[in-house]
Amino acid sequence: MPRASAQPELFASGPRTLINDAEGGVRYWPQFIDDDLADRWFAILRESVEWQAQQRPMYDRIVDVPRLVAGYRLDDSVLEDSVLPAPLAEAAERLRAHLSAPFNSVGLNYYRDGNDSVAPHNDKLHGLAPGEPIALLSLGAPRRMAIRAKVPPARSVHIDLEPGSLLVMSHASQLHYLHGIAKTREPVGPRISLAYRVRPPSPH
Ligand SMILES: O=C(O)CCC(=O)C(=O)O
Repeated sequence: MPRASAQPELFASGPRTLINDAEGGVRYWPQFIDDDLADRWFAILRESVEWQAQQRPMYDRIVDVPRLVAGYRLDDSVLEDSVLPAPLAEAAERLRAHLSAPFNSVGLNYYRDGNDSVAPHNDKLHGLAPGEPIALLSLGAPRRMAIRAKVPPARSVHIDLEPGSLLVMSHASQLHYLHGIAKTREPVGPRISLAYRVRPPSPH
């Protein structure tokens, strides 16, 4: 099973490797895009995306998803319709080049303040093309992500996701680790994350 590094490695210009595995593990680039561009993309997306408040069943109740969400396919028909906000297309191009992965979907999360969160989870493997990574680009205020091994001793790694940073998680890491962002009482500003994925071809 992949191992969480007790002391993440630091490279001058490369990523910090938080977790190792045969598919690249979990890696963090603090300044994938610069601050000005991160600010610009944040402002555009906050205004132009149709953010949705969702609900989901939890045990015997229906609960609010504690953040706003949106999602886009990145296939050619969507690009031709130009319904895709420009920052999402530009980020997709940069990420495809950087990671050599054919990203074809992006999910967006909007954390309005410290009450918004995402519970520890792994991405559903049936919704991911085998072997392809998940790329999380952060805009807006930093939030802390916890990545925890599923089996005892359930070691965890914490990473502050800075604006402009990129966190890349391997497909394999979703088998062995959970990731989440807890609510916080600290005064934090709004944050948007862009989660790029490679979805398998649909059966139709
Ligand atoms: O906001 C983030 O960086 C994490 C989002 C996430 O875990 C997800 O979209 O599944």
